[in-house]
Amino acid sequence: MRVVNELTATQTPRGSHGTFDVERIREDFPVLKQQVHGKPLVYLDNAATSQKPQVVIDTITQYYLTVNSNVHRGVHFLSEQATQAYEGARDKVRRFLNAPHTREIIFVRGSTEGINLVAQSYGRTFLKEGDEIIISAMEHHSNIVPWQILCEQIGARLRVIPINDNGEVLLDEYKKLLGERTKLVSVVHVSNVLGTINPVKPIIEMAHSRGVPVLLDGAQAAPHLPVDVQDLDCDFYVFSGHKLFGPTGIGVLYGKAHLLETMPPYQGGGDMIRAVTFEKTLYNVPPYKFEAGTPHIEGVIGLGAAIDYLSGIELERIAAYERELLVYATEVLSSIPGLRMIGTAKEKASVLSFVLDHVHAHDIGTILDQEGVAIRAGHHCAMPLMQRFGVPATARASLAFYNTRTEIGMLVRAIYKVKELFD
Ligand code: 7TS
Repeated sequence: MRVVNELTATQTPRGSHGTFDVERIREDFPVLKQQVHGKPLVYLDNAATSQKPQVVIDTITQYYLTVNSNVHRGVHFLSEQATQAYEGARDKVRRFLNAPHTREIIFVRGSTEGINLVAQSYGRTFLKEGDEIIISAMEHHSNIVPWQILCEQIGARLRVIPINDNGEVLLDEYKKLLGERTKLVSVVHVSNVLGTINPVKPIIEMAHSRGVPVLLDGAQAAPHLPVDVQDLDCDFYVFSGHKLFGPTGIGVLYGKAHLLETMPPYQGGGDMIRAVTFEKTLYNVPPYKFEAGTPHIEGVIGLGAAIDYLSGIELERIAAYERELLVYATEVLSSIPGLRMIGTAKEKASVLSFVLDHVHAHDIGTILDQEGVAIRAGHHCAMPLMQRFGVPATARASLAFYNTRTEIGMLVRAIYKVKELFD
């Protein structure tokens, strides 16, 4: 697409050469320049959703200003341009995940829809009564409830890999759970509450040695780590655009081609068909078989721009910067008297969950907000994990590559303010 492609091609992201220049990177994110409650905004709720660089916002605007039209249908100029941009973004996602084929990249609403698609299409077709699905104790509700729905529908059973007090999965226990009845494993790549980076390669190898496919929930991994689905050898991978500095309402399901080909459609409608009569419908091939109806065109194109932007900075450099920031933040937070970190795994990314003696997490969140510091407080859509740690809720600061040490200092100062009020 003319204008949109020109825009993403010409706006070289900041910090793409030499040292990681976080101040220059911050200039790309207009929302960060704001004040809230008269204080500079310190945005530390990136696990919920991340902010968007100007180039993503401009790409979406340019799409509507210049080529808006439906994809895969029109013979006219604008429709061809929109289709080109839409399919071009699919190839950007393919490269981002190092997937072998674009037909393995399905656009969905987000991680949640990607998991539901696999549960209902793959699960309902290939699993039966008495079969077992393995998840872990640190899953987001999005990787629990779709499987419970499936279990109720077909009479299958959910098994849960336990974790230790640091928030690490117990691989020995996982090994014991893997058995004749196991038909699917679905685990989170990076935990949204604990920040744990799971040992997904051994998890996948152990499942594959029994011929069991594995889905990885990459909602919190894709924005922070380079992901290579061929190297991981996962069968399905999901992530959400809005956590990856792209628009809301768009996400990706990667699936191995040979699996997608055997799976029935998730939804019926336009675009997913080859031919329809009242007697019978012939379905389209993947990925279109799984993309019924007019897709989120602007979302896909915006996601493509976000991926271009990230590629310009390089995920390896982002991961290294964030690692260093996480180590620093962990050190300073842990030194606050009465503060307990929840999630102390050896391998962690970008998430700091904590509780404070005598203070409810929601009160921490509210007082921090008054100081301009945005965090999330609550169960983080992981209620079974809260039960595992014996807490009703945690306060959670979650980092992105535009966060700074200064901001961590402001977080710490704000926490001391909470302590003053409650001690
Ligand atoms: N999986 C994980 C690990 C997540 O963290 C989330 C969202 C989802 C799945 C669902 O993603 P969605 O884009 O489909 O909604 N996690 C959070 C969070 O931690 N705070 O708000 C949303």
